[in-house]
Amino acid sequence: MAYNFNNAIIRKLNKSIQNGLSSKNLHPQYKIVINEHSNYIKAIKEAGLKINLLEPLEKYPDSIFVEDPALIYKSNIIILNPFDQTRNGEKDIIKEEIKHLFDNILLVENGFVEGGDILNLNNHFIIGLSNRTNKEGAENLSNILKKLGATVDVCMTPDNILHFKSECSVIDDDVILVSYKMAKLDYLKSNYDLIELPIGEEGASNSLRINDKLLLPDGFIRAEEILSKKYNIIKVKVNEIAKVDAGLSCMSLRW
Ligand code: CIR
Repeated sequence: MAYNFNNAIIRKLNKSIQNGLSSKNLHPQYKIVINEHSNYIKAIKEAGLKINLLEPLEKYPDSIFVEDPALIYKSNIIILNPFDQTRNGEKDIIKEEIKHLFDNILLVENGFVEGGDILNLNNHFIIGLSNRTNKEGAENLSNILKKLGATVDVCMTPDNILHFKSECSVIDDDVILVSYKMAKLDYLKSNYDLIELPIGEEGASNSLRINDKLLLPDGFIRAEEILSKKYNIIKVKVNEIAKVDAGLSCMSLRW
């Protein structure tokens, strides 16, 4: 299943996170982020995962977002190609750090693609084209995934959304939690059951289903009401770290 995991990779927090890329031009306070990040780690442990902790990278302000430079599929690690020049070098470092955990390393060599734009449902992947992922990168990654036995569709990310997954997440088999903007995508509407969150609760749409738990960003009352009927929720506060456009999925790689 798309949410059954045993292991996670998380990078320790760097002070330079204060200078991470921010679509809102905000700077999170390091001291507050320390708490949020450590609570995130606790929540991942509570969901039952064994954590592989990577060392912090001060040179790369956004390097705790380990989901963006790498993708795990079966026992393969695929090293992606982050678009932003301040992040691109993360891929070479993470490759060396985690290659021993997987049987095979593959590389996206042409175009740009970031993990935040890749939604995985079992053996199917949706790659969202965005300001960070272009056609060439999506095509290169599709070819790699197809050779490994997956199916792939490429879809547009709506305007003003950083990554495809910034506003959606897989929460059950063929069930995707979506913001109102993502709910308008014909591709998603015609292929999946969508749970649509109301305007103002976009931040909750990047939730993280892990085994029998659903990690939900704290502070979204409607989302909690809707989802707590069916899911075993762990609330995780990410208000400060959200200033650099973080969601829950981006701070770990899971397999
Ligand atoms: C960035 O702009 O790259 C970071 N500040 C946030 C990355 C979030 N990544 C993700 O949602 N997969």
